[in-house]
Amino acid sequence: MADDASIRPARDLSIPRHDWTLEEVEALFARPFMELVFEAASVHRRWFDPNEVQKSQLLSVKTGGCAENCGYCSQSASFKTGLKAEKLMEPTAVIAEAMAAKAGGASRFCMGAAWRELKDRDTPKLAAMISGVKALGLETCATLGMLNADQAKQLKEAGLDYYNHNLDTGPEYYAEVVTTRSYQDRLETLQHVRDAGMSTCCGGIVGMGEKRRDRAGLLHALATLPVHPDSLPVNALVPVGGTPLGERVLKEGEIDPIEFVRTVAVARLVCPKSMVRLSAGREGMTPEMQALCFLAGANSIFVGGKLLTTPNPEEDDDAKLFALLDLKPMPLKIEARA
Ligand code: SAM
Ligand code: DTB
Ligand code: SF4
Repeated sequence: MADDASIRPARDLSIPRHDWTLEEVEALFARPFMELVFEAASVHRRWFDPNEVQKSQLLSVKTGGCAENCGYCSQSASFKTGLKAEKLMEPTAVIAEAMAAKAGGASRFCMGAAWRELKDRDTPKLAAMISGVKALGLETCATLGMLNADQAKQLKEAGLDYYNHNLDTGPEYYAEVVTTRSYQDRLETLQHVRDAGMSTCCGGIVGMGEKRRDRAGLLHALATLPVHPDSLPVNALVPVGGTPLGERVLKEGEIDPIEFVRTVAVARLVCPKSMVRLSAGREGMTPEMQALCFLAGANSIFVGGKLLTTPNPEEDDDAKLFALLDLKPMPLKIEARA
């Protein structure tokens, strides 16, 4: 006769949970690859149309000269990367770029600034950009470094839908990546963003020399947040010459593409209702690799020929990719939250 354990139905992986343990997340990474991708693809279908991919477009509205020392970043003033620092763009110029992004098929426009934290003197200009972009009928996103509670409220009032603030890696590897801020600093800004009623965009970077345990640590941190990120960007490190982590990867080689796909699949499993974004690094990925990522649950990308400071596939390349894989752009809707 069957004992209790064998008749108990297997846990439904598609229901969002916030009580993941690190060991459980590591166990997902260790699943046979075919099983892992199949399970992630099944969960993806439970919440989303697997043929739909959402498109966001980035613009660097304040480039370079950043006070943080993130070891991967072209924009940190701590490293000689050859990038020219620029001042904050004028709202009219930003709105013109957003119009072009909309014409190119983007449904969300993300404004990025190379700041450690937002300064109150810059908020009016940011608010003008945000409300102008919102008035075009685009979803708005910004990534401006740390925010306090008041600043988060002001950005929300200006019409900001999403705030991007990445945890980047697992807590144990964090100090190898950046020392000018802490994991706790990041978590506090995310709390202010949620308290202000904005949606969160929060993920990390894969391929910085971290171990699988650190990738599991990142996804564990995201899956145990009070609210799962609405968008979860999985970036592949774009190695930038002159940055410590970029130089290291240029010397030691990039992460195994299959391990990257595993990370996407585990992200889909631990945050089943999040939009998982195949983010930086697509420029170096074959169509086959991107297809595997979409199969494993990625359902969002950055479009347009440039990310913030580095190249991204051009509109024509992505049109070909979508045609090849029978993908269609996701219609505009505010995403479900876990
Ligand atoms: N300064 C703000 C911040 O760090 O939160 C916003 C801009 S920052 C460039 C946004 C995110 O881009 C970072 O958190 C990081 O995850 C990602 N990123 C930056 N440089 C990258 C690179 N070379 N490769 C992959 N992702 C990168
Ligand atoms: C995210 O996770 N990736 C985007 C966006 N959020 C802001 C940024 C990628 C930047 C890649 C390096 C660059 O272009 O400077
Ligand atoms: Fe500054 Fe953001 Fe780059 Fe870090 S990732 S150096 S905070 S721009």
